Amino acid sequence: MAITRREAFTLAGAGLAAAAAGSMATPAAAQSTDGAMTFVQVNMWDRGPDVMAAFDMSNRIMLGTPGAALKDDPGAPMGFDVTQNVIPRGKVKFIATNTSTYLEHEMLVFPISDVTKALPYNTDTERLDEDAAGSLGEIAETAPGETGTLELTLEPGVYMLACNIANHYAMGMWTLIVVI
Ligand SMILES: [Cu+2]
Repeated sequence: MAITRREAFTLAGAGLAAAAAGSMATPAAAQSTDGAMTFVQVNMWDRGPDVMAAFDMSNRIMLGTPGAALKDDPGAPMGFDVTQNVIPRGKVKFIATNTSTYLEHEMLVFPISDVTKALPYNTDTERLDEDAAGSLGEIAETAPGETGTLELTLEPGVYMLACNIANHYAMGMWTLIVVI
């Protein structure tokens, strides 16, 4: 079930706090058995050209911008829904489907050390600096209706899924996941 951006922030904050305290609890049900792969289904969605055109780019919905956690998905022109925002450490396969009918989307994965801090961002190109932000991998531009996959091995921590096509990140096309 998809969670809201506010819920994702709460989860991520709790995950980072637990990691910092060295008290990260791993529910038995979430523990990865040897070599097991966790599958995360991702929907890359948008609300169509009218909502995108109406978006105020001076109110970018980015990590670290004031109120970003409160700008929940109903107010965003586009975003990610994932089947689970908390996953066990180890191998994970993201299966991302572009449910848009008119736009390409993509999915990058970034490590997040502080959910209150902005990632390196270029306001001229309206894109994240993927190298400076430490991209771990991506599902490149995916046409409407198409699906791409990405396999990573993730350590406990907080990660962001983000679309880095110009303007998309600023329009709220990202979510946080916690690896425990
Ligand atoms: Cu996008």
